[in-house]
Amino acid sequence: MTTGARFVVTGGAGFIGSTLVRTLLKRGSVVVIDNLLTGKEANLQEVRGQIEFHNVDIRHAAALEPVIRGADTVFHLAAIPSVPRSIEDPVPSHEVNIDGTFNVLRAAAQGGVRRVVYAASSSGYGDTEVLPKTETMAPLPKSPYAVQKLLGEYYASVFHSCYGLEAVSLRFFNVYGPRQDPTSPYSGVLSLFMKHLLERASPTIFGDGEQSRDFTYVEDVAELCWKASQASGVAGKMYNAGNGNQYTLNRIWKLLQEMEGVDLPARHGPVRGGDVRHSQADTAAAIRDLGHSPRVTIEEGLRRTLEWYRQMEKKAE
Ligand code: UD2
Repeated sequence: MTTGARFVVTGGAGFIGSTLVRTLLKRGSVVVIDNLLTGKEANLQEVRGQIEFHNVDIRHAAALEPVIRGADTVFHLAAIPSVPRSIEDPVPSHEVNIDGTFNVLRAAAQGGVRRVVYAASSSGYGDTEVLPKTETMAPLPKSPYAVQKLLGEYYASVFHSCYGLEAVSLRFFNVYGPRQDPTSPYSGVLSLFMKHLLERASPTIFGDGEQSRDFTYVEDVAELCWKASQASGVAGKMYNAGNGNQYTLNRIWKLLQEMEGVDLPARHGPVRGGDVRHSQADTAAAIRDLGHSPRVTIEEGLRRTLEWYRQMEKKAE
């Protein structure tokens, strides 16, 4: 990396993006692109004076190009996330996640950007017979969101082979941590669990709760994004960005209740459409090629995250 490098983070006001912004500020100057649809300026509060912020929608190619031109690395995290949201309202997620990703890659290729790190999704694997899930497995997307994120990977790889853009994809596995928004019906399950726990309310678990996820702490993911921007020999490739663990929802909810010393049995609802049953990353390739080293255990991550939500509640009082 050259000193004074310029990094662009699309979706930089979002939950993961705003954590990445803080990681990057130690290493160069940071430009954020976000249309504040799901991102929030509050996520960037204490670093707002250190960054350049552009309220731009990635569907708007002409507005993207001048911001992206000449950047060292573009971290492309802007997306409309959520499996159920992509089923219930597929047009915006299709346009942002596919057309928007194309626009970002094209602007990067044309604008002389050295590398793009693309936030792909573990949903691309779908239900595999074998766990953990390795990068060589055939994708089996079960939802529009999974298809959209997969297509972004294919585009990233093709932008490398056809236009020479150093694009690398990271399949994020259920990321959690501070600043994850718990207020939408499409919020990540752990943010909803935290909210319910602090309100002493029972959460709803869709299905029997024995589905499992590789919950990955947000700072570990941000660090891996950085490493992916620096590693050699990785252009055009895709890597798992997970912890390598597997926890059922029932187990996590039990852990959280124990941490707070409460007894709040979860309610159960029907299984969600497009839901993957089990998810766990094989981290070997990311460790070997990117130097991935996830540090935060689930107990530690839950503790830190819960503390953050508690502080937020206190501030709101
Ligand atoms: C998918 C991807 C994840 C990321 C994310 C972005 C998989 C395995 N993971 O996450 O990598 O791309 O999409 O949105 O595809 N649930 C409840 N109660 C609730 C909310 C959720 O039981 O109130 C369940 C839900 O049915 C699922 C699990 O919790 O089994 C996780 O759901 P989620 O929405 O947090 O994330 P998921 O797995 O769809």
